[in-house]
Amino acid sequence: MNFNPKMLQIYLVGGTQDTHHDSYEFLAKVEEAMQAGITAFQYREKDSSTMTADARLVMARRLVEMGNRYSIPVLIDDDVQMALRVGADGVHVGQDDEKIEQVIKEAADKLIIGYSCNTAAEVEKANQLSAIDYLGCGPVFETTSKVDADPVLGLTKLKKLNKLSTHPLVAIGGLSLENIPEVLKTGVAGLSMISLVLNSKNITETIEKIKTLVK
Ligand code: 3NM
Repeated sequence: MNFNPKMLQIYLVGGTQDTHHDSYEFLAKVEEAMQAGITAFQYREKDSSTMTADARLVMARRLVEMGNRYSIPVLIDDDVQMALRVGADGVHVGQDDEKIEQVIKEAADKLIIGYSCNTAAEVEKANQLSAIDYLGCGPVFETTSKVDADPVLGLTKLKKLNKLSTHPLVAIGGLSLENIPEVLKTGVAGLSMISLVLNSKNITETIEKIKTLVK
């Protein structure tokens, strides 16, 4: 699937660590979210996960197959080789992950490339790299979903980074139904979240509410 900034509008991120290491619950929740209308999904299985490399590969294949059924792009966090192997639509890399130049070499023209940035210097560097499709910026607010999260950005810094960036930007970290309207006012292209959706008692209803805010 070719990149389109609209894909960033409701961008769900998650791995089995976000559903108490229960693979069935994880797949069921992602499927409900896809049915309800998320616009992209990123498979992010963290080191805290108990899954073997083979199990991650099987999970990634299932998610790509699910994404194909719902015509929703599936990206893989921090693993270009896995993304290429399972036929994913893209890869997302952080500042500490594989070096961005190396990722571009391996993935340009094959995968959508997302890159985490949370300082002006990082955004300026990303502006020089035209193979990057979008930037992920956060955490905008406090989050409990990422153990090694950078300091909280807040809305003022987010707005500045968005203005500075030549790439479309997706906001991540601590997003809630209450703060999404303020986040959208910064002009970002999209919203990315884990717990707002995966911890929701009613995923379909939550996504319906996000959709009305994004419109
Ligand atoms: N990346 P929640 S914050 C995966 O700042 C991730 O780059 C972040 O989870 C960053 O929506 C984060 O539950 C966790 O706050 C987002």
